[in-house]
Amino acid sequence: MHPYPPSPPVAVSDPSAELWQSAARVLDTNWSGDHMVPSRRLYPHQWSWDTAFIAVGLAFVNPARAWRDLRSLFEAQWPDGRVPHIVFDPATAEDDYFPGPGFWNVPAYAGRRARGSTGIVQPPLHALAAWEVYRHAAAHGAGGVSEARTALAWLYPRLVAQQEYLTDRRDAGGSGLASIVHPWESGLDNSPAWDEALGNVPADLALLERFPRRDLAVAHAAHRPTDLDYARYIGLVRNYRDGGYSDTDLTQRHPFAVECPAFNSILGTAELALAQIAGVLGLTGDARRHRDRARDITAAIARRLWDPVTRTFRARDARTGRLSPARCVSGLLPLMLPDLPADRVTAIMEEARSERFGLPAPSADRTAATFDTRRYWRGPVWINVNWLLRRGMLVHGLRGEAEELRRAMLRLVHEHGHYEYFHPETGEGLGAPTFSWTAALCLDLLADRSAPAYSKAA
Ligand code: 2M8
Repeated sequence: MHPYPPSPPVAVSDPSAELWQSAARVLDTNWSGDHMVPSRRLYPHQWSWDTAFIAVGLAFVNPARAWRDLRSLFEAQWPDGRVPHIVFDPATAEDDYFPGPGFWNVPAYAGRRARGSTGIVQPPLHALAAWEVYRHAAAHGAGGVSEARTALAWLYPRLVAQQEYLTDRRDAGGSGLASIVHPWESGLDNSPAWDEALGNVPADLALLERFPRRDLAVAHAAHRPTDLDYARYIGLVRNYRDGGYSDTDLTQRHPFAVECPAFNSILGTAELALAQIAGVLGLTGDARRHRDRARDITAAIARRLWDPVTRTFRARDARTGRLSPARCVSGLLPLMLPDLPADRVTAIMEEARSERFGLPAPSADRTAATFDTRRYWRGPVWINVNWLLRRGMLVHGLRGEAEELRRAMLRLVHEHGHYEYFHPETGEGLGAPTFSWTAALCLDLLADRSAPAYSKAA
């Protein structure tokens, strides 16, 4: 018998039970044998940070799948430590997603076939996810604990290698922060945070004639990036690929290298989760080192990505040294870091509550000229970033605000469905309708575990 039957926790009311069951169904539908797809039509492969959010929810209904999904992703880890942003499913046709395996043309590595993944990364949320899945098993005390411990022991050195890749090879600005080499690496792909840096990337529209967009066949053009942005995305992939996916001299060889506050806050949070994992594995020296690294990353974020004039966190272009003029939800996520100075915590909460955002937070500033209620990452509300924001509130003891946000997120999904994202004014569901991370995080929000193990209070 399965140690954790897929049923809601006893305390939930009827509408919650309904939501619980529908979320569990989405995760069943999107399971592909050894990995989860974000959604069947739009995203038919395995995505990196999706896997982490999904594991957090699977912990409640099928922890064995949570571990299997994480394992499938890390089996595709490159020898240099990078964890690819997509692991391609060989059973899916090349034409079902663009850019597909042929375009990325990744060589064979470590016994894996060629063209098995992309060559870029996504935010390293997996240590946090692994820790959450383990924590859930440990709280249940059932037979799942020893499997969870074995899974943690397998993942730990791989998670460490992932961090080392990002902190060493990706420190393009020499600041102690990781740079992303493509907007897709942020996970907040089309965010206005990249507009200024992308302005320096050549846009060759002819590329789209040679390589037609697949996303427009399955999604509304008004919800997706423009052709101009897409041409830049494809050009960036080509440039990084043609340089052998090397990170040497990035700021000279590659037209896009940006330090994102959300990506780096997740990087810092991962060190804290690794400290917890190292503790369980009896590696006390390692645990101390991870905590030190988290503090260093927090200090670098506070130093490099803070704009003292507007009192907000912004993305910094590592090539030009300029802070992005756009205020985006990514600037709220340093709240996840427990060592963030108190005045920055206050400033983030003021920004989050202001007319520019409001909770649940839209992906970008409501008052900006670039704000777009439907175009993805340029306005709509996403459950995953709000879930991260809520963690930040809990880390800083803001329980009332966290509870309000939890309820608002659940209301949104209950009323509109497990959509990929939501209209920031009407709540209308947008993008893919049965989206894995929305469903998975709903399970976590319904179960309401409101105390991250490394909060200040712990
Ligand atoms: C979106 O990104 C992919 C490219 O990676 C796309 O637009 O085709 C983003 O929302 C990203 O954060 C997410 O991981 C991915 C799959 O859900 O979709």
